[in-house]
Order: sequence, then structure tokens, then C-alpha cells
Amino acid sequence: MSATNRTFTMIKPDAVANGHIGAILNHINQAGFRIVALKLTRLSLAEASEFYGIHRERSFFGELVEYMTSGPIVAAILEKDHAVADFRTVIGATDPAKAEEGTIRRLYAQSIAANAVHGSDSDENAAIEGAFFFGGREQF
Ligand code: FUP
Repeated sequence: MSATNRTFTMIKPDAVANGHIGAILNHINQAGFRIVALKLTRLSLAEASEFYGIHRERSFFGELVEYMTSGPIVAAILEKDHAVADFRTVIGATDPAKAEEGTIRRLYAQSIAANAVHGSDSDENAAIEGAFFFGGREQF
């Protein structure tokens, strides 16, 4: 299946620490996504800085990197038609207070920084982000 049908997600440290891994993976499956790759891991400072390199100049960058390295995360590649756009709908707005009712962020996020999940914003970034975490033999 082509990369355009794939997106990349992380369940972020707040949601892992609060025991939401199972509920979020179930929500993802119920929304019609197939899990192609999956791991529990923890980002180093260097890895988080590289992953969020596009935000390097933003005021919240230091806080973002500190938060994203504060505990384990779940990384996953997901597959579905229109995966990137549909997953953005499933997770809701960056700020959970503005996220639609029933979205993952509305249900499980704490704040704009600790917002429970990541979702790729383009097919190109989905491919880059997936390859950041998973080799070919880890993708099914
Ligand atoms: P999103 O694509 O919804 O994950 O949001 P962005 O790419 O704009 O932001 C990436 C991450 O930066 C967010 F998940 C959380 C963090 N962030 C902040 O901490 N403060 C902000 O004002 C904006 C984003």
C-alpha cells in the first residue's frame, strides 16, 4: 500500500503516564486505522530536538522537548485511506480545550503542551516520522 495511506502517531508522556495507552489504541482501531508498526520507547533530548526541529525557533520549543523526553511514549504507524487527514480529525485541535467532543485530545489531553497524541500533518512528514522510529522489518 502506498505511503499516502499512512500516518504516524505518538501517544505522548502524559497519556502514557495516565494509563491511556489501551483506550487510545482502541479508539484508533475503532476509527478504522490498522496498526502497521508499534513500540513503547523514550526519546532522548537529541531525538526530540530533531523530531521537532521545525519548531526550533518557537518560544515553546524548550518546554516541548523537555516534556516529550519526560517519560516513555508509544510510537505507531497507522494505515487507512486518507490516513493523515482522517487521523487529524480523530485527534482534534492542538489545544484540547478547542478540540471537538469525542476526539482523542478532548478525551485524554491535559493541555496544549501535554496534548496526549501526535499526528503527522502531511504525507511527506508521515513518511519521515515513521522512518525516524521504525525500520522496514518493524513495519507490517
Ligand atoms: P499539532 O500538529 O496539532 O500537533 O500541533 P503543532 O505541530 O502546531 O505543535 C506541535 C506540538 O508543539 C504540540 F503538540 C504541542 C506543542 N505546542 C506547544 O507546546 N505550545 C503551542 O503553543 C503550540 C504547540
